[in-house]
Amino acid sequence: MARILITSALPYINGVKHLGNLAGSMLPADVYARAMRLLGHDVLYICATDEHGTPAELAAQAAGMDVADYCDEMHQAQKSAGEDFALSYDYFGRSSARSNHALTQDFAARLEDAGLIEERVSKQVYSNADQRFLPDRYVEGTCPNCDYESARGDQCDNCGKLLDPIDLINPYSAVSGSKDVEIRETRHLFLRQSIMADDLRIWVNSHSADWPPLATSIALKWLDEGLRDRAITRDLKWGIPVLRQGFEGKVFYVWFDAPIAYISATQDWAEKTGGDWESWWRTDKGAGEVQYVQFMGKDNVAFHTLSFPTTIIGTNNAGGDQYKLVDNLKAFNWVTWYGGKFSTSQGRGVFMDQAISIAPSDYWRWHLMANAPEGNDAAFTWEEFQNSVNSDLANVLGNFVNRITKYAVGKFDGVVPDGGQDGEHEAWIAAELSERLPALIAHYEAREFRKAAEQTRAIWAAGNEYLTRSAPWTHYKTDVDQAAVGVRAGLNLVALFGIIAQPLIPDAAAKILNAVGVPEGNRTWSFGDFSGVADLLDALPRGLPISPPELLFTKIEDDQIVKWTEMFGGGEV
Ligand code: B3M
Ligand code: ZN
Repeated sequence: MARILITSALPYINGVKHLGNLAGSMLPADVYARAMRLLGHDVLYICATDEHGTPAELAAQAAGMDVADYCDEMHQAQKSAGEDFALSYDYFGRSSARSNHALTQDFAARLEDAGLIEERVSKQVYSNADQRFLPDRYVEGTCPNCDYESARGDQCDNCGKLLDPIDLINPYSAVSGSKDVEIRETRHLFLRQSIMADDLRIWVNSHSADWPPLATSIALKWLDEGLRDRAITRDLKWGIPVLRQGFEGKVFYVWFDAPIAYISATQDWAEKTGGDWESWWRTDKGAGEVQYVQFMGKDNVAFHTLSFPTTIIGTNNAGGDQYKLVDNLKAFNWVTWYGGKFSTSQGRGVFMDQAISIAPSDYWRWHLMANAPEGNDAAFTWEEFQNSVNSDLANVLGNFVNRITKYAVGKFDGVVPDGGQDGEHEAWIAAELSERLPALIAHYEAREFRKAAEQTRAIWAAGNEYLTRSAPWTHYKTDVDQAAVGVRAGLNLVALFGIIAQPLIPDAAAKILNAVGVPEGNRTWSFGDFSGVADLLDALPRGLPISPPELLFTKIEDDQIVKWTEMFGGGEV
């Protein structure tokens, strides 16, 4: 039994997330957590809302709310969206929690002790109308390179050049539109990542075999371009105060405190449950043996492979409490909307709260993981969603379960039948399972979600093939015992299919397992060494009452697709 710590990138507070966010971090982390629990590992899955920074302030302002109240409300909204999707967090915390204030301030102090913090004066755009310094992307103006008139301060969308906002011609505030802006000097703390570059490169290279190439390539690209020091403070009100003379009114940069919230949220979990957070995070307190796995979209990789590790290694270098670095990092490409971007403003794409109002969570979970954006970006289309639900869930799994349970009720008094001897068809399916089950587990252990879904489906499909071969309905009239063998094996396959379905479609899996009377405690993946796979065909007690499950899956009709396309957009993009 291993101890596995899992975190998924913290969803930003400014709104319920869309399906792309879900598919690239929270959902695969949940599926992995569920699979590892079923294998008997000790799993801790932590997530939280990421609540600081300018976008949070501006979203609150737009909603006419105090930012703390806004974050309270949005935290609840995201928490319940997660529950609706059956995300099995052990704890869903908040980066704004007191614990994160204390820990972030402690990390900053220790980074300073380790010589990794430097105070520097820089020039920044200040808006008199907004009475605030403007973060780079909230200054707009004319591009000095191509004369495009609404270039953003960090980058020109027209010519693509990376910009410094103080170089914009005719700058204005993107917050208020005011042209009453000026360049002011301001003081900030910088994290000296540059001096850690060699250590980081060695560490990243040491993971080239076990991280997806996407993750290592992003990290190495940044290192090859020359890692730059990063300002970790901001002139903002909302955030974690910087405890330092001359830094009154400044807070830490959101990307500095957000990953530290992985740890502080674990502290909050411990506080609430009586758990021992140190045994998960402190390598000097037993966390050395923990396997720490992070899940994230590709835009978050640089922060998790360079900045946060600098924070951890630097803090550890100061001596005292020693914290854990990530072991396995799973990075995803994008889920696109018909090949384009999800867009809130243009009403393109589906957000978690909308998704759950039109279809059950299992449907989304299955489709998004069967098409996980692992090797490449993956386009969401309504047609493929329909196809996943109708052909994989309804036809392959749903039909199998309904057919055999109804037949058992109709012809065998609704119990697992006795009688007969296993023969060639049972040997065939047992052989299939003894190949496929270990393969399925290996895919989960390797965090290959497309392959895990594909193998799950292949096992369900083998069940249908088995029923075609053993054909109990044909034998029933001439040889009831022969039919009993097929029904018994079929019902045991129903149980097995429910058991392996749990990580991906937990709600349907529970209905299936309830239907064939598998007790809660017997739903784990204790398949032993697979040599006894044939026993799986006779695991349910003979005579056990079973019943057809409540409705498992409803097929999605074409006119539904038309309606959803009208509501959410679709192929016209
Ligand atoms: N909140 C993801 C984003 O907003 C960011 C992840 C933080 S993980 C520590 O893009
Ligand atoms: Zn330009």
